[in-house]
Amino acid sequence: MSNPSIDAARLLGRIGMLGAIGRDAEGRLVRLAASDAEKLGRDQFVSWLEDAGLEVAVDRIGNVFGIWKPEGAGDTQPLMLGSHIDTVINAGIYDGCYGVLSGLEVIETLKGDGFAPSRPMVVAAFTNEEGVRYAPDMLGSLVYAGGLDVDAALAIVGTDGTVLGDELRRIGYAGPHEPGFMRPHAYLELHIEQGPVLEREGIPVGAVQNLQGISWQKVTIEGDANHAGTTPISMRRDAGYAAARVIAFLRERAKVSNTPTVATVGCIGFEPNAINVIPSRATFTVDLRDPDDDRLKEEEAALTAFLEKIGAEEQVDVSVERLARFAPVTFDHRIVELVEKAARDRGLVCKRMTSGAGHDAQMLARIAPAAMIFVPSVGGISHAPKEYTADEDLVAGANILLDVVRQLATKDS
Ligand code: HGY
Ligand code: MN
Ligand code: MN
Repeated sequence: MSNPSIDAARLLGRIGMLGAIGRDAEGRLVRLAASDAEKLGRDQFVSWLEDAGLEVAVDRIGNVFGIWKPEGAGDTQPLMLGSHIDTVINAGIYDGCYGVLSGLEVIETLKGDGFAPSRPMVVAAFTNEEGVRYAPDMLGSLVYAGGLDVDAALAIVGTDGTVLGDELRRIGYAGPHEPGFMRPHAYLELHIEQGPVLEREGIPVGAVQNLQGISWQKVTIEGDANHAGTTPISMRRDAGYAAARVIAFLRERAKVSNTPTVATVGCIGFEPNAINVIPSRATFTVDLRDPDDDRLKEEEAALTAFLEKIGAEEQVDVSVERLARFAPVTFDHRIVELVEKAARDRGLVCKRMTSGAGHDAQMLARIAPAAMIFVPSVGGISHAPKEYTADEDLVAGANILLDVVRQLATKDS
């Protein structure tokens, strides 16, 4: 019998339904961690888990798990699938959700086919993967993997002044389980690539062998508010201009380096933020990434040195807060090979690749063999409403996940 396949209509239908949950007044998808909008998404996911006959568990950091413990599977370590359902602001519908819903789809397909796995199987939706409302990102999986104390995480204050623990309680997802209560036998995450590589090379499947390092910092520059019309340039302590020099420095440095280093200033704010007042304060974030940790450290050091230079030249005061730093991660080569074999067996070309984005898999890799499967992103676009992956690629990726799971859930694997 040829390998069974997933129920494509059920998966694609759910991706569309979840993608409609959490739209704001302008129709943008904004399902920030532990928000009312995300609660609606969580509730929908839990309802699908219950419909599938899975046991639902929530841990103290709000990670949601659907657990299938069939007869004979015993209490051994589970095979865990998952990703996240929180989004960025004005997001696409695939980032994270595709992996969570494909994990559920694979379990439902195997369950429906009477497959008898040698171990329990779990699908997880981890809290605050995006890190837009609470830093750092991949927070729920970081705590689950023991990388951050759960009480310290629950005390994190968001960009809106709320406290994560309060919000999880408010939306009813402050669960009883201690994070890490199920140590996975292995973890597998299916995700859209969110970059241009697979589409550009016309390849439908990526076997992700590593994931680049990430450094997040918040920079605050203090100058003097003054009159935009009367203050000579030579007398200005212009926090806005100093910030602009830093942003230009980061881009120029990344552009001329013949390395994969990337730098992004995604958030910026001026005070008092008035057209005719020289900014007294500029606050902005810096996101640096590189697959090589030594190079990432060099970029961080170069930024520190430039901030000192700017402080002296522009007579401003500069302070920096570290928001997150995660070293590059290498995934489990055995699982990567299973992904490649599964693609071959389905007649699909597969490319080994590095993940430019952060994912929950990089945290689960701290406590279990982990790997990822990518499918192409049209135009390489993600974290934007134009994010799109063709149905054919979505279904192919989920079938590869199914095949690898069958391998990993079969005795002695
Ligand atoms: O920032 C990231 O790479 C991920 O989307 N949280
Ligand atoms: Mn994601
Ligand atoms: Mn994302």
